Amino acid sequence: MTVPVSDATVKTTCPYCGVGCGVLASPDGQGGAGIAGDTEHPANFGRLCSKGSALGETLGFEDRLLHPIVDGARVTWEGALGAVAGGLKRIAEQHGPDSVAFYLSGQLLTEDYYVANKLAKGFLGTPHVDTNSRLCMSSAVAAHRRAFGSDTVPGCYEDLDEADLLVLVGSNTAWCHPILYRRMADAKAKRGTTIVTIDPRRTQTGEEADLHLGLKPGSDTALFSGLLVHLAGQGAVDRAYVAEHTAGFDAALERAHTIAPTIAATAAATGLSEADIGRFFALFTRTRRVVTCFSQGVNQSAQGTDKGNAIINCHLATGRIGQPGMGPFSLTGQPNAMGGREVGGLANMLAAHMHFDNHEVDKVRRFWNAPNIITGEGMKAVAMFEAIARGKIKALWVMGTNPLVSMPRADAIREAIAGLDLYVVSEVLATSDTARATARKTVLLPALAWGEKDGTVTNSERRISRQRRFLKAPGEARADWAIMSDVAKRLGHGRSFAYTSAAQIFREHAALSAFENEGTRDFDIGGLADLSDRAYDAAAPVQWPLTKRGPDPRKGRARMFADGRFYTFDRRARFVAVQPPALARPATAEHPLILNTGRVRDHWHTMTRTGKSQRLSAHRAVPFVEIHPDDAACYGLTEGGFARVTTAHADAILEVAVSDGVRPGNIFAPMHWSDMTASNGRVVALVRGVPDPVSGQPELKATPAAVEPVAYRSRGYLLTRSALPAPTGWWWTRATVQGGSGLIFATQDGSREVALALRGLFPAHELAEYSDHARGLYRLAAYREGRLMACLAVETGERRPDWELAKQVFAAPEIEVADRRSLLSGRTQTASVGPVICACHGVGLDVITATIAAGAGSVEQVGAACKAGTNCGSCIPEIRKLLAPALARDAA
Ligand SMILES: Nc1nc2c(c(=O)[nH]1)N[C@H]1C(S)=C(S)[C@@H](COP(=O)(O)OP(=O)(O)OC[C@H]3O[C@@H](n4cnc5c(=O)[nH]c(N)nc54)[C@H](O)[C@@H]3O)O[C@H]1N2
Ligand SMILES: Nc1nc2c(c(=O)[nH]1)N[C@H]1C(S)=C(S)[C@@H](COP(=O)(O)OP(=O)(O)OC[C@H]3O[C@@H](n4cnc5c(=O)[nH]c(N)nc54)[C@H](O)[C@@H]3O)O[C@H]1N2
Ligand code: SF4
Ligand SMILES: [Mo]
Repeated sequence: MTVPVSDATVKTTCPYCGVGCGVLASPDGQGGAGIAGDTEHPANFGRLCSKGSALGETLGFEDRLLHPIVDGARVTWEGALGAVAGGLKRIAEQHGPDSVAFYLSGQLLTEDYYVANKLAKGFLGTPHVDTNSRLCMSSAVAAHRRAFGSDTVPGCYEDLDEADLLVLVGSNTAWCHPILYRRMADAKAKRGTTIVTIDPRRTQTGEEADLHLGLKPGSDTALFSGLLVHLAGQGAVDRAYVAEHTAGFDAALERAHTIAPTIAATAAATGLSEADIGRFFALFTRTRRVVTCFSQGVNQSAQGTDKGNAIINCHLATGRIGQPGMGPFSLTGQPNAMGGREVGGLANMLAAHMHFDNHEVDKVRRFWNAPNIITGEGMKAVAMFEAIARGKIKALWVMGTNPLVSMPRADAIREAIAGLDLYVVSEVLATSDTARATARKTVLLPALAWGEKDGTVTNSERRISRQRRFLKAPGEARADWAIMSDVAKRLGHGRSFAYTSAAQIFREHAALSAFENEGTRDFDIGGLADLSDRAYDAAAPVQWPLTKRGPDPRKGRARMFADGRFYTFDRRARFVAVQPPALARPATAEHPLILNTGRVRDHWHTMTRTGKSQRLSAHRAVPFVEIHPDDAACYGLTEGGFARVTTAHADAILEVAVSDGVRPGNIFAPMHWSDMTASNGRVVALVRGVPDPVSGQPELKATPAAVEPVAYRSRGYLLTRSALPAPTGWWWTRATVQGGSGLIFATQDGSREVALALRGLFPAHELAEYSDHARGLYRLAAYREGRLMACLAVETGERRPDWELAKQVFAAPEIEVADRRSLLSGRTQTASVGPVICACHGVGLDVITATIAAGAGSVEQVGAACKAGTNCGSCIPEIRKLLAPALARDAA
């Protein structure tokens, strides 16, 4: 699905994950664009995953917020900016500046983020600026700072190519960082790199690994403590490195001894077998080139910072850091998680990796010429929303994040927001759950989206890349930095916010990073402080630091700490004596299971963008919960049926997926569905979110929960050309399909009532119907001028009717006679493709299994026969899994 690259092709960066792939966008002149991977970008060398490849399908204007809105009524920009500035001023005067808070996002561009941080921390004078990165990376940041004295990612992507052992901790890399995963798979093919996964759930990444360690949730610190003890016992500690470049080794080792003194003790603490632990420890001990990648299974934990340090301890002990093919590697989630950290978007940072000692506060104050510089940390996300609920914070500005679908205990967040005096949301969508929440005064500000805005992002390997504009601004949408600068002007700070371009903001940000920085701060991009507008426009991706003092100020650095010097006062790294694992609270009779949450391959967070793509909506169309077969049997749940999942905070009704990939006693549900896309699928409302004591990052992977079966009388689907609401009281979820919108529903009504409720939706249509109400069956196809406008199928509650065939017929430009019949009979004339596996080419499960049955014996042969897996490759792990039984049969 490579798209021809036109003259007007623009080089930009993917707006999804922290891999930060280069994208070539070729606008079609009608608001759309062809998308291809940028072969020159060092993150992806031309590859894109399923989400990146489908970016062209997400550019439409449906549901876009196109005009400012105050309390539900459209207003001019003048009116909206006046409402924001007036409200902020009044509230700050009455209740003090710290009654104002900002909640930002790792998806903002660095320039937007810089302006928000400067406005709040320097001019409004409120420290309460936090970001969704608190839910994402803050434990990694805290672990880095404890170990290195700075928030520095030591390595680079080449280390993944050059490692002999890759340890993936709490990371479903194959689905969440697919292009890095492909680099890892290449390394395995090329140099035989061994891959070990550590995750209570056997994910697609675990399926592919050489060794999968399905440990007890939360027990990572025990595993890595056991490893540290083992390394010491085997004489594998690099004593010279430890003596020369580190401090705190003895205390950390002593603590590790109390947590996991032996392999047997490690096995008891983690629930793993001694044999598996032995294999992992032996691999780590004898392999010098080890990269340990970690993401949310580590960070989103009540003990996330200690988990990070337990990992880093093992790398410091072996001196495996800052050298090719080795190091701890925090995989960042959002496209600009790193940029946010650079500008100081977190409540416990100031700006440019500076903190709250008097000296640094004064530096920032002088550089900004700031009248109201803050002097201490603000509240972190969870505490900030609690302060809103208590009425301590009275004004909140949310930008680029959807907390009603991503904060733990999200129902309480909605209630808290309702009590605000001023609630400002800068958004791209008018219909996001967060944009639809209301307070005493609610202001919606239309922001530019990807493709319309201009600026920079920093990926997981410290590489700064440009996001470039290739589309016109729709409606009255404006850049976030421009909106904030206008508010600043109305508050009397015009001189300090007289920005006219993203380039100008970037130069200021670069200059601040170098300001009175004599090599004491890692983040220094002073070499870019004098970029001309033209050079900024043309800037190629580059890794920081880029100091003015270096031999070539425009040349970045791939690896940090190669010289063994860190950013602590004595330039030594620190070992951290970690706490014993704080396992998820023991199961109670009321909530006997542990709910884990995370992601699926083709959706991005709250689906405000991937939900627009029919390709990306096909892989997983329904909110679901994964449960082990033993637990399913115990609680009376069946594959494809429904479960009510209940926690102390909320409940949800999800489709059941029985899988031995989850541990007994654990369940897993993806975070993506919202009130916009499902009736009862907002999983975040269930999550408890206990914060890590060091970083404040909430636990999102372990909430005590209960399940019970839910039965419906009827289940069905409705395909329509535009989205229609479901009748109240029904269970429903919505997915974009080719040519329209799909509603999947379940109800206590019988097929007769469903028919009555829905056939009236198609008044001026020619209706073809089939009904057998005695058996609970009903089908309808609605035509207008020969075109299929809707199709509906209802069956009894045991199972969801398969909609793959109907989707194929609905997508076709013309309808065949045989298809008309099959829509009503539900029987297949044309072969159904089955549930989609390959999103790029729309190849379904049935086609792939048929291809394998016909003799295709490798991923390549499957691709040659049916194209599956030949574009982005995100589905290759799934194809390999389908091949495994056939290959095993052949081998036997
Ligand atoms: N397709 C897709 N890709 C994405 C995103 C997306 O929404 N969709 N979002 C991006 C963002 S912002 C982020 S932060 C990343 C997240 O990327 P990942 O961290 O890879 O994704 P998650 O699914 O949140 O969690 C990873 C794994 O942690 C495991 N886990 C749970 N508890 C524990 C534990 O106690 N120990 C260990 N070792 N593991 C545990 C879970 O079972 C899960 O498989 O993905 C990025 N990429
Ligand atoms: N239970 C559970 N909860 C989780 C997680 C989990 O694993 N489990 N993961 C957590 C993690 S790691 C993350 S990163 C968060 C993500 O959670 P969110 O940040 O809430 O998710 P998004 O859907 O990415 O929200 C981005 C919002 O910004 C809007 N937007 C897009 N572009 C722009 C722009 O240019 N300007 C502005 N102003 N708005 C824009 C989008 O329409 C969308 O509403 O979720 C967290 N919550
Ligand atoms: S791996 Fe996929 S989602 Fe991540 S940046 Fe690359 S193309 Fe985008
Ligand atoms: Mo994230």
